[in-house]
Order: sequence, then structure tokens, then C-alpha cells
Amino acid sequence: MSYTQKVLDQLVARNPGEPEFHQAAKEVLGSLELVVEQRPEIEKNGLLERLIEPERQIIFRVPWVDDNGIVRVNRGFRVQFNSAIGPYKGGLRFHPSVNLGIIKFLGFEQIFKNSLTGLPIGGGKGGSDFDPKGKSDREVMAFCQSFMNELYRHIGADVDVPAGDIGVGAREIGFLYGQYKKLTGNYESVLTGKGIPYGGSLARTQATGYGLVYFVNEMVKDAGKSLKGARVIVSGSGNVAIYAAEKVYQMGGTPIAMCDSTGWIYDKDGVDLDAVKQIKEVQRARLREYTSYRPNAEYHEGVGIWTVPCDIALPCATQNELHLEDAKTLVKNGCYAVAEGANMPTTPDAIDYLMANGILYSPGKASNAGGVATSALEMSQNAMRLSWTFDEVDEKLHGIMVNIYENCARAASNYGCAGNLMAGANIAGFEKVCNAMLAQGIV
Ligand code: NDP
Ligand code: 2IT
Repeated sequence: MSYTQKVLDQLVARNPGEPEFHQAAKEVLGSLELVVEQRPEIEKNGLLERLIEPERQIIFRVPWVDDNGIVRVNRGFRVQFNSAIGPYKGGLRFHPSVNLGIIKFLGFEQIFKNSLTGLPIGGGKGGSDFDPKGKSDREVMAFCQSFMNELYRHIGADVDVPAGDIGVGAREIGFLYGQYKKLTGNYESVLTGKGIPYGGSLARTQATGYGLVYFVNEMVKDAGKSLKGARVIVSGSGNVAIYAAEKVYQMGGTPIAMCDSTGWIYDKDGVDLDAVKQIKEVQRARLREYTSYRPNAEYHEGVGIWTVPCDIALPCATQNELHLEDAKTLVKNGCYAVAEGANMPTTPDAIDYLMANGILYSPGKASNAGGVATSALEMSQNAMRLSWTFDEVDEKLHGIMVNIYENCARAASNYGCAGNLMAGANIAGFEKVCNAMLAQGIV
């Protein structure tokens, strides 16, 4: 049995009930077969066994009081996965589906993503099963303060720097930051995605979505295609989806469908992003409101967004949202590229199908890395006590995404699987972490 398979079997046996973590690990280790064959020092140093085991996992109680005076208790997580190349870095997710396995899959992916950015950040992730939907601002603040009452002792500007993810945006980061400062008295770069008046970076809000489309631009250009005139499905309607759709317009394409967790819209003339921002960012309402802004658009309850014929599909909502049947429908309808804005949105059998049918495919750890890369730029600006203009940050982001694309494409060619960006991303992301771990000894 191969070394990677042995490590994977151990992982599954020792981490029962964590299917998303198994899925993420299987994909990465599957891509590393050739690398470990060529470099025996990896097995000799137990490197993969160490890589798949988080350095530290913190699980804590988060009690808070709701607007009716009822005591509520949620569970908080922070998984500090790997600090070989820098302080732990990764978002916080607040969603009722959050559990340890989900946070571990996200933290594991984050190791390789952060490495791909070329910046000195390690991998971590955290969150809670708290559901911000339908909560008042006061309830969200009470929750965030209680969450930070425990988290603060585990994080720090040079230790671990959380940020946003699903359910955690500028509002939550503000409450978390205020409580951290209250508890420690330190005004430091302990969170990213902060508001502009208190140390946030311009273009961080846009960064994941914009970065995704910069990446797609490189990928389709290499295949002799263009975003100009492309009809694009962007699933989700949160932070990543909105700014991916905005950049698609800027590059000459048209986003025609978006969704939330209750339904999807199809607007054949192009989605009205001002309406989507108003509904999702300002009102925090459901996307079904969209037809009151655009009466000619369609709204459908439930799943089905992938049935809309398109040239390019950008899954930007959540894990395992694009299944084999969806992949078949996309291919049948003439879609030629699928690029992930979300983390692990495409199921493994759907990825296989897309690649087998010659569809351009990019994994989230490469194409959505612009968000965390810009978080690292926020850390740099904070450390220097200055702030760059929007254009300065955006230009750096663009350069980083072009680099990531080139590095993934090159790694794939070097290992005999040209065009396979999934393998390329896993290998290129792994190499830097691997070399740092080897240099630092058995720790
Ligand atoms: P948001 O909370 O801003 O938005 C999430 C969006 O996805 C919402 O529209 C939400 O709908 C929708 N959604 C969530 N679950 C489902 C579901 N089961 N089916 C359909 N739609 C769903 O989160 P982000 O935009 O920040 O994150 C989206 C994805 O991108 C996640 O996978 C995240 O890990 C990843 N990511 C985020 C980065 C960032 O910088 N924010 C960076 C890199 C990756 P509803 O409004 O109904 O909840
Ligand atoms: O998945 C991700 O890369 C994020 N949610 C962003 C993490 C960050 O630290 O900006």
C-alpha cells in the first residue's frame, strides 16, 4: 500500500464522523503520490502524518442571552492546523451546520491555499454553530462578545489571525474586535476584514470575488477563450458571490443567475447587483425579494441554479453544492469552465466528470485565495501603520492571482498532469509547507 493511502486510512479511522475532512484530505493526498515517491525524506520524517493532525484544536462554550432574556449556549471552535510558514490564518464561520469536521476540512484546505498566496501565513479556521439569521444586532453583539471572551487567549497578531467566512462579515468582525481590545488592551492586527476606520484594508471586501475572476481570466485566456461576452452563473449571494459577479461585469461578461439557501434567480439580461446588495447586504433578506426590483426575472424556490445554460459556472456558496448531476447538466448545456469561489463546492465525482469532459476546472484553494491574500496585505499595512489605496491593493491582488494560476499550471506540468489545476494547486501549495516543516525538525 502506498504511503499516502496508509496515511489516509489512518486519518479516516482516527477521525470518524468527519466526512468533509476525509474528502478534503483525500483530494490533497491523492495529488501527492508522485511527490512523495520522488522525495523519500517526506515519509522518513513522518511529514504527512504530522500534516494531517492539527497542531491544536480548541472547543469552547459560548453562552449568551437572547432578546427574550433566554440563555442560549453555542459551541465555539478554533482549529490551529499548521504554522510552518507563518501564524495561523483563516476565517470564522457562523452557521448552524458548523461542527469540528467542517472546521477541520476548512483549516486543512487553508494550509495549502495560504501557501499558494506566496505570503507568510499558516493555516487555521474557526467558527460556531450560531446562526446569525434572524438575530437582532444586539443578539449578534452578545454572541460575538461571549465568543471572544474565550477566543482572545488563543489568538494574536503573530499567533493566529481570524477573519470572516460564511455568516461573519464586517458587523461581526467589528464586535469581535471591540471585545478583543477591551479584554487585552491591545490595538493589534488580530483580525482581518476590519472596517476601514479601524485598520481595515481597502479592497478586502471585494478581494475574494475579484480575485476569483482574475484567476478565471488567466485560465480561460490560456484556453483561447475570453470573459468578454461570457454568460456566467454565480451561486450564492454573499460576500464572495456579489463581488465575483461585479468583476464579471467589469471584465465584459454577464452574470445571469445567483442563489441563496432558499432559492435562485435567473435574470437573462444580467443580474441587477444593486438590487442583490440591497436585499442581502442591507436588508439581510431573502433573494426571493429580487423580483420586486426586476419583475421580468425568474425566481425559483429550492435548488436548480445549475440548470441555467451558461459558459462559465462559479460556485460561491458552500461545500458540496455542485453534484454529479449538476456537472452533467452544465456540460450538456455547453459550459466550458467551472471555477470555485467557495471552499470545496464541487463533489469529487462531479470534479472527475468535469475533468473527464475537458471542462476547465479550478479548485477553491487556488481560485478563492485572493481573500486571504488580501487579509495578509491588511496585516502588512497594520504592521507598517499605514494604508494603501484601493488601486494599490487591487493591483497587488491581481498580481497574486496571476502568480497562483501560473504556479498551479507549472506544478501540474512538472508532475506530468498538465492542465490539471487541482493536482497543480495541491502540489504547489504543499511544497513550500513541506520544505518549511522539514527544515524545522520533528515538531
Ligand atoms: P456569506 O455568508 O457572505 O454568503 C454565503 C452565501 O451562500 C449566502 O448567499 C448563503 O445564502 C449561501 N448559502 C449558504 N449555504 C447555502 C446552501 N446550502 N445552499 C445555497 N446557498 C447557500 O459567505 P461568503 O460569501 O463569505 O462565503 C461563501 C463561500 O466562500 C464559503 O464556502 C466560504 O468558505 C468561501 N470563502 C470565503 C472567503 C471570504 O473572504 N469571505 C474567502 C474564501 C472562500 P443565505 O443568505 O440563504 O444564507
Ligand atoms: O476561506 C477563506 O480563505 C476565508 N474565509 C478568508 C480567510 C482570511 O483570513 O481572510
